[in-house]
Amino acid sequence: MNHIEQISTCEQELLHLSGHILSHGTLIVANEAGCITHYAKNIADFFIYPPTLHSQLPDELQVLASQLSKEPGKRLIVEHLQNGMRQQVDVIISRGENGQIILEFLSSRATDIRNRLYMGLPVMIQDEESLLEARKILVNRVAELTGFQRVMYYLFHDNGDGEVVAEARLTDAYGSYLGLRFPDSDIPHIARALYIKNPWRLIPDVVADAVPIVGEETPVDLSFTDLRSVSEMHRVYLQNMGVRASLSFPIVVSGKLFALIAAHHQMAAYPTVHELQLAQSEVKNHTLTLISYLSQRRLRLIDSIAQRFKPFEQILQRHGDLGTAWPELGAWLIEEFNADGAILVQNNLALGVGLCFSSEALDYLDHWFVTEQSELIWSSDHLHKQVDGMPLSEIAGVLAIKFGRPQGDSQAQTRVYLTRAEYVYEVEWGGTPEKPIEYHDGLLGIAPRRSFEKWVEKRLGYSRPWTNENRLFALKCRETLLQEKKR
Ligand code: BLA
Repeated sequence: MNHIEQISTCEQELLHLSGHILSHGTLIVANEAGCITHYAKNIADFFIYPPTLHSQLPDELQVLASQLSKEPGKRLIVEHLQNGMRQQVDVIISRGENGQIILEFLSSRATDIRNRLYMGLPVMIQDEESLLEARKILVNRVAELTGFQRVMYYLFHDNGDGEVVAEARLTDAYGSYLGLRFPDSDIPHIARALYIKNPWRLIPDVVADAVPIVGEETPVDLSFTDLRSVSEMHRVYLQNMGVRASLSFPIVVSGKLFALIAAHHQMAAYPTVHELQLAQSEVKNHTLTLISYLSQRRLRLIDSIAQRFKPFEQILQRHGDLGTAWPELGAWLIEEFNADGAILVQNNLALGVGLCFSSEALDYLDHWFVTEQSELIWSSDHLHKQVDGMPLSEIAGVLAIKFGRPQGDSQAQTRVYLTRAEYVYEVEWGGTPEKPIEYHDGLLGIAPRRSFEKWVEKRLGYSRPWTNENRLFALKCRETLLQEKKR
């Protein structure tokens, strides 16, 4: 088994079909007609007269379920239900993918966590400084509302790694993860997809045993449930981190998981649905303000690019054609992109300014970019790792633009390459990002790491990373040159 295959085993676990639930609640599943198809084995801990398989939902629950929308994933929350129950419960009723009615009963038991009704004013985000402030205020509010001891704003990078960009710690019980980075593989993509669909993920006690679901053969899809059991891998991960209870809220922007608010507690913790909703509404308010700030920021950026772009057209017009303009245009692009070199490939000829590849390396990269890379604008800050077989050179990063359609005559196409030399810098990780490979049940496999102590990586073979602004600027270059050609 190679390293990549081992990592992908984390990705293959079907978390939503675990067949088990967390033990702080119980679950009943009924079909659209209200006939019970499954329940969790601990049902008698919650119901005085537990419902049986293939019977109808009790009247009271049937009435509640009838108010549920038919759309999968829709949920309804009823607090403090007592009738027929051994203890007071909060009920979450959700619609499964195939019309199923899923009822979860969570004890509304008192906790050691302070129950403060606290609703902050929305925090405006106008610039990068207020964005930082808004993140800090958000993690502090979530800590206040849930009582969790360490609450982090875990921001995802484009490559799926994440970084703690704000942190609230109610006590000194935990050390700080502020500024530390964690690898993509710590949160499998199948789990990320579930976080996008749900308002929160609560694991109140990582050491508690899971409870099996019994009933009809078809497994219950637990995608939209609070009580979905936790993967063994993640239980070990959290315990290695010294975490007994964990709680996360997603920040979703344009359908993508942008960040997670991740909270840790050293004891088992059972926030009520009400507390979770309060904290979630803080996260939602922040998300709305964030989305509007991000779209304003993008508009401002596009505007400033349009302003800064004027010399490009002037240089091009002055020289008449791209080839003649290249010495001046290339130098100008190097400035604008904060690059070290600019290469134009046109009709099989290469013209370079500044830091350039050897002709062998350029041929290799150019052939790869035209034939193997479907993106029209592509960038890498770690060329030798990302382009297989790329000859070694002092260039570590490249931003590449192609102008023709991939299926067009490749020789006639124009390409532009901006280069960046190696730039050695340090990245601080929460433990070494390489996962240990261990034996478990006689099988060799990937395991969560044991230490999350700060681990400093000295990055060799990387350039300064290309920014979103660089990519937008490249897009503008591409559009302008295509229009020039049409004239
Ligand atoms: C889930 N991993 C998660 C979650 C987080 C992290 C936040 C979401 C669930 C939760 O809130 O507990 C990771 N937690 C972090 C990180 C920080 C943090 C990076 O606090 C940093 C501050 N994990 C591994 C390996 C595997 C793995 C090797 O290290 C896979 C084999 C799996 N992580 C894993 C799984 C889940 C997960 C399966 C889903 C848990 C679930 O929702 O059931």
